[in-house]
Amino acid sequence: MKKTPSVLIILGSDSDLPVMEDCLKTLTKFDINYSVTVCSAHRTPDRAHKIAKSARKDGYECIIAAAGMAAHLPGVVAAFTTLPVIGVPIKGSVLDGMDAMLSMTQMPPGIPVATVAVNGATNSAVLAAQILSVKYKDIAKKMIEYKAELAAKVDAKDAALQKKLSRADI
Ligand code: RP5
Repeated sequence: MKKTPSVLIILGSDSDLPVMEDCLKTLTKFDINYSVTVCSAHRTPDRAHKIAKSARKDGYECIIAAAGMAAHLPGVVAAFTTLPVIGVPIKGSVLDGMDAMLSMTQMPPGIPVATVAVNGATNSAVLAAQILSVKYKDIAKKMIEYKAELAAKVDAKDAALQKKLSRADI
């Protein structure tokens, strides 16, 4: 049994890891435990089935699945679990990730995949944190702080811009 809160991250290939590193960093920022595994819906379909089927009883509360090209991984995982599944389309083919994105978003009624932007690794972790924040008050508190940090960064950029404009001859 994993220590909760816990997220299962499934990568369609180890080649997806460089993009997904921002997901791992962001989950760590929110003090969320995670496991990462490489498992392909096409190359290892039996294991994809097994992992998805046992994820809830293994103690996971949310799944993030990243894949590129004909990206069926999040959809297949969603078919075998009642946990929320977040899909990350990875840019990797001649179609620049549009193929993976459409594959993840166009799920049939009843089997949703919450799809983030192409290479949207950070947002996959933020969305997982927001889902878990319904249950875990400490994550909800960190989410408020995170949004305040984002706002402070924009305010600082605006202040710097205003200063620059006031000096510029334009
Ligand atoms: C997908 O095919 C993977 O998620 C990866 O994005 C892409 C290419 O995989 P590799 O050939 O690099 O293993 O299933």
